Amino acid sequence: MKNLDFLNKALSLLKPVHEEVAKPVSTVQVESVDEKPAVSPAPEFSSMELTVGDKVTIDFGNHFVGYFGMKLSFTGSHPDAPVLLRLRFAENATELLEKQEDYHGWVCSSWIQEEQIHVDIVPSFVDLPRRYALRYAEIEVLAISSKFKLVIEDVRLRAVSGADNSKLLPSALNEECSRIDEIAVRTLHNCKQVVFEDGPKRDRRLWLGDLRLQALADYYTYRDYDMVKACLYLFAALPMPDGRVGACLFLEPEPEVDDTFILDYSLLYVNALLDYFKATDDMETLKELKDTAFLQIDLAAKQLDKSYIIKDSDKMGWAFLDWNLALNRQAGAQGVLLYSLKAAFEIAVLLNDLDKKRVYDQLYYSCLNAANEILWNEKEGFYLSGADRQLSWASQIWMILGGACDRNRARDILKRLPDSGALSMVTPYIHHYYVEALIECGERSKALNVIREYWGGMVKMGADTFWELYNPQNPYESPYGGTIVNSYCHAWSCAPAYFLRRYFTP
Ligand code: RAM
Repeated sequence: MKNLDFLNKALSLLKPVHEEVAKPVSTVQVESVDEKPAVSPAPEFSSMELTVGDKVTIDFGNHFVGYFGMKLSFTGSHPDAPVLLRLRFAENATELLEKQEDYHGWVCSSWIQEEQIHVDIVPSFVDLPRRYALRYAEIEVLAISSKFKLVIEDVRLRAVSGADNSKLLPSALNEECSRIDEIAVRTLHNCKQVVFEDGPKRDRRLWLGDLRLQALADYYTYRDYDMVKACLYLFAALPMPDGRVGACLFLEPEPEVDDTFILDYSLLYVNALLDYFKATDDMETLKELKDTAFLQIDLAAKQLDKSYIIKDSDKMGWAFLDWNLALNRQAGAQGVLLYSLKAAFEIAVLLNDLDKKRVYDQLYYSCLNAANEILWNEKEGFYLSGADRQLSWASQIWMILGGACDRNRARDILKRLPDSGALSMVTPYIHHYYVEALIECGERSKALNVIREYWGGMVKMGADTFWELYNPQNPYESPYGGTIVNSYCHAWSCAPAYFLRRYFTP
């Protein structure tokens, strides 16, 4: 049932986005995925006279989110027919080398940022109504009368973001880390719109798992507590029919919960609420939203079997953890339950709720003992997941974060993991929790190395913002059946801004 008080509270906290005008810095030629786009030796676009088949790729010099507009004029006779243009917008130059027709994946191809438009009147100013996420814009003439040539006199982007640049806290990091931080902040900046979106290209929605990580980064950068608060109230205001918080929300045309449920995301609501309280001391919000948080634990507990292990499922997306499609999620989900139970216990302590304290304490130890009795494999020295006893990075990371083992065992597990043949991680999302696990068990310098190598790997590949997916072994991986729908500015990738500023500032 909708909670209208919560909904109104949330909506009253949301603010309009900030705008700035971005201008192109050059034209480029994109020829190969392995090379950076070459700055074109061609003349400035405003002096080009375009006819059928001509194409111009404009570079804005950085990643932006916004509304594209261009001023068109002509040379030759008065235009006697409309101009048909194809416009393509790309966050990453590789998107321009991929074709919409070649994509047959399971995520809708309508996310591909490509339009065909007729321009009936030239000269004119053409403003595209849709919002894009881009660094590059490609304009191609598909049809034009032979009596005139098209001139693109000017191009501009009305760039939007919910982040207030004047509020950004400075960082004091060395050069290498400061570059990684800058890109992470840009990622956060561009994913922040009216609410925290997962990615401004796709899905442009408020996802709970992404929100938690964005909020953490935001506490150390823009400190926009109202936006986090609004998002927490939105999830509480719009639960699924049984009280579970949905995995994501739509804002338009009216705020509404999606029909997707992800167990670990719902549990992370508890942690997101506790993080928010720790950042703000806002006791009123903690008190108002605690029931939503506690309910997520109580409902998840119903998914435990008799021995206190989360029941496995083969339904895709029942738990997320990472985008590795081969991942068995049982052990990881158990770890997330432990992790959120610790947070629920802390909330109960803060609120002096003795009943919840006792219940969650007991539940925590029952789940923890079960994990060590059933999922721990003494011979292998790892936690194994599912009927096939799968060994994965995600399972170890979440068990460690859930506190299933002591520091020494945790360190030992993390030390042996790289040579264990464990199923790998593919997203910055799970890498965030990997870094957190390393910090938890006192391995700070290893944590810093992960940031330098993993996020630094994207920097080396020319990232302006951090990506939804990055597997160094296979940089062009996609769980969607094609990289053209991958998002290259993705909320859950902004971790370095949080970790570097919180733990690694001298
Ligand atoms: C992807 C989204 C989002 C994530 C979900 C689980 O489709 O982009 O970031 O939270 O998956």
